[in-house]
Amino acid sequence: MDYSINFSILNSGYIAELYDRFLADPMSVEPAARKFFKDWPTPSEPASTGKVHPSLIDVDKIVGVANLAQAIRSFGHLAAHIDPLGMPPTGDPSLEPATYGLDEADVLNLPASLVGGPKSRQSGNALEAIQALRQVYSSTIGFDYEHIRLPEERAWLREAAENGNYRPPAIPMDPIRLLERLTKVEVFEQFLNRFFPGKTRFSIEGVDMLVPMLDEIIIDAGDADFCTAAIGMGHRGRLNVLAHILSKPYAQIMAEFKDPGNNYTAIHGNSWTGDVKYHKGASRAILGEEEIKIVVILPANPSHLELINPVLSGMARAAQSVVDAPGTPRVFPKATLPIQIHGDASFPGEGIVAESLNMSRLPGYQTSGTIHIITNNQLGYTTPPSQGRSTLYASDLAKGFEIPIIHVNADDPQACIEAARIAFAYRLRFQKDFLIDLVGYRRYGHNEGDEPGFTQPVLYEKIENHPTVRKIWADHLVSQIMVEESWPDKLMQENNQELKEILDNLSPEKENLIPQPTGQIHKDHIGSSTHVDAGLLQALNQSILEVPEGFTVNRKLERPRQRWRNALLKIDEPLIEWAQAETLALASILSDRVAIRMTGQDVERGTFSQRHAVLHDAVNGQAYIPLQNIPQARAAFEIQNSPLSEAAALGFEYGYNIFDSSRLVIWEAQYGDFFNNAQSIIDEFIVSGKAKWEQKSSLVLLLPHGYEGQGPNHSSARPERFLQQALETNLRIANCTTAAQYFHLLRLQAGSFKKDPLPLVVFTPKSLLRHPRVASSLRDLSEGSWIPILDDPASTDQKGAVRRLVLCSGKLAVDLADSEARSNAHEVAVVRVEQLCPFPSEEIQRVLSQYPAVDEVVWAQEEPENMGAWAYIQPKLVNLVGNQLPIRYIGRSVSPSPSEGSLSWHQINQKVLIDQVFKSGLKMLEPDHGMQRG
Ligand SMILES: Cc1ncc(C[n+]2csc(CCOP(=O)(O)OP(=O)(O)O)c2C)c(N)n1
Repeated sequence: MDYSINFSILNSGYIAELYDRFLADPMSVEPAARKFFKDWPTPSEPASTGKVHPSLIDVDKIVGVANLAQAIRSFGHLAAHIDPLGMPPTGDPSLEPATYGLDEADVLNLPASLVGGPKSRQSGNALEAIQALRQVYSSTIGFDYEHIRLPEERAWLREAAENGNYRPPAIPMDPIRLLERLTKVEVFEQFLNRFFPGKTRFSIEGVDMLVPMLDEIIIDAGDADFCTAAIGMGHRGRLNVLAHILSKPYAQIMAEFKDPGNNYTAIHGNSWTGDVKYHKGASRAILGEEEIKIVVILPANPSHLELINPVLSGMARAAQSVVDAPGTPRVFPKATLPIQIHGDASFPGEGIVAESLNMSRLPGYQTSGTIHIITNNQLGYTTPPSQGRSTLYASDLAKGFEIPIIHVNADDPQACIEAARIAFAYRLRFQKDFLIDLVGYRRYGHNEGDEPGFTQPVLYEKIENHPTVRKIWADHLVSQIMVEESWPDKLMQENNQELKEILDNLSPEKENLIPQPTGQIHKDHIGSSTHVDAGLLQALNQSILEVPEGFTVNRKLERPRQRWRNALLKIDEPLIEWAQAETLALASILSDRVAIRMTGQDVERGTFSQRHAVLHDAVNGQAYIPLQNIPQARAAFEIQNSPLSEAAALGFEYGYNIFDSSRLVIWEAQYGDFFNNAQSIIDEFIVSGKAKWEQKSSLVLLLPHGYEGQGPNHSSARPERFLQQALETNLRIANCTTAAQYFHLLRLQAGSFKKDPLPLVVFTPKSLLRHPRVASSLRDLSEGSWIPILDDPASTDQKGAVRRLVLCSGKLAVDLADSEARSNAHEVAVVRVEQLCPFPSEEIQRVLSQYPAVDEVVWAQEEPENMGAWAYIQPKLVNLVGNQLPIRYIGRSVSPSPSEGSLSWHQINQKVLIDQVFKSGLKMLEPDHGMQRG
């Protein structure tokens, strides 16, 4: 047993036992305990006699003081004065001496050493030490770190709180500079309020300290040799952060308020919309004495609160990943410091926050720690915390991820700066997330046209009479005789004057002239060579099938691996299946010096057990990643099973990709339809990011799709969702049907990064992964290229006989080719639209022109009529041939759900669909036709 004093398990029995040991043999207890007992009165009789031990009368008090000290450390935040508006803290009985049977005199008469920690060393008795501890834990800062599991971190946090030695050598805060900064923050908002009354700006007022805190963190990061700091934030205070942290010129912001309209044409094109001022991003290099100290980045984001979180993390991860050499990417954590600013209503309310926090320590996702700041204005629009969350604090969600938390009163600048310093120091020391709950208020309504008195009349009366933090700090400096009484006002006037001069001299037409992107796309890479020399493909194939000596491949994988081995032996045999074509494409892309990152749920193996990009030694479980080890590779390869998330997982990849769109970043959905959990990421970033912010992405989405009787889910990756928003300037969409087409598509994407990065959505097969009709030959890969429209091979010799030209896409084309009816239907040609967007009009024209006798064009699809590609294709077909030929739809009729819930019902309908393509007059079976579900 260790006879040292453990303050965290103090109880009277334990102390008594320790004291008895001390009396029997002082050397049998540890030095701290010896010192502790040395001043105790010696009992007249040994405790072992069983009589009342005289010192035990004090033991309860001693234990009480020790437990009180412990409670203050754990729960002192409950009594901290963190609300600038003076709402009394909730408190907790464990923080009251009476709970331990103590009064002030008891505590006064006990030694300070009972309290432990740095404060006890500076105190004459336990009372002084307890008071000092309350100053630390229950003043304007609430340290909330009891949930941290690792003792080393807890000890560090305790030391940081109580000793302040978290930042050696401590650089004292500059109080004058702080006043200057707070003056800038306040004057800017008030100026905008005065000259642009009622215009939405989502004022920072009430959490003004955010700007000096960011100053502190960014400068600390620069001092610690971080290359960049990347800030993710919503609307609140964003203009102020843009002006004062990103140095966006005041003139430009004012010009945006004026919004002169010189930059726009009446009917805008289809490629550029721009965005409102409080969604825009910026970057800035902060100069040191001789060189750039640090670069600060604030990416653009949509109104959707918290959606930027995973995007920012992805950007940070990309910045930290060095990918120019083969193998796994090398991670350089000091490349960037991620900082995320949250709202107090959105942090607990929006699920993407939890999804994103869950990534913070995952391999492939972690960014060595994000500093989070909740700008807690104690309201969400009109909703008070009592209606907005089920937790005491806005920050409580972070506890589950073991993120230390500081609650700090936004009216105490010193405390705020201390919080910022501790946050950064912790991040530096442990490379983990830290959260600051900056508790303030909101001076105006949700936006500046909003009347807060409708819903919070009492609160807003209080706020109206509440001094600004600048004023509080200015008064403090005056009272400390640090500045002259008149100086704060003079500073205000100077700042106002500066802004007024800018406004007076503003020519908004000029300042607002951000060149408007043309949105032009470069089509010249389409049709560019994507084939790979057959010899190189064979060599790559051999490399991807190699394993290190002594590595035991799972027995069940031997057969498919043998298939892959044989598939490239003969040039014309179509034996290369989908996943092999994918692996060969990736291997060849790596050999072209393009780095690859691939993620998604279970991608390492592949949902359909098709990929096996990571092999696990059957004996010892050790992982081996062939694509990281092929000798032909010239860039890094990374593949990661993602956490079970779509929104944050996809947002992360988007962020990773926009940081450097010349890396091939692939995200695969488990089944295609699950992407709709990430619909907001798709709408707000992937589809429209380029039009709003000129943010170029080359992200690839693989969405397993196809009707196989699995029910309303797992059948459709809902192509309609993408097609509805697809233009040739924002998306490429493919639903291809052969392994070779997929091979060329991936290579085309990797080859188009420089000229024309665009996101690519691919509807990928499930059961067709190993289907012989989908397999391709070595010649297909080594000589072919991406073909947007695949003509019907069955009609090659009989084009003149064809009366019905059926266009379709994806698995249905294979089902049609497989159908028994195919061989006798000479009047029908089935043409595959492999590329849905950009819509290949010319190619369709060309194919059509080869069928002189066609008297109808049909679009056939598996999806119900209100889904799939029909609504997208129909007007395009009308445009192409509408004045010459009738255009007809064959497929399931409209439905609220993508497919039937029964396999046999699916089979019946699928058969009818195929029959309709080749015959005529059949109708789909629906429940209201009296059809029984199978
Ligand atoms: C995803 C999403 N839902 C709803 C809104 C509309 N909205 C804008 S601000 C706001 C309140 C946000 O409160 P909080 O998170 O506390 O941030 P604050 O504006 O108070 O700083 C709401 C609901 C939004 N912007 N995003």
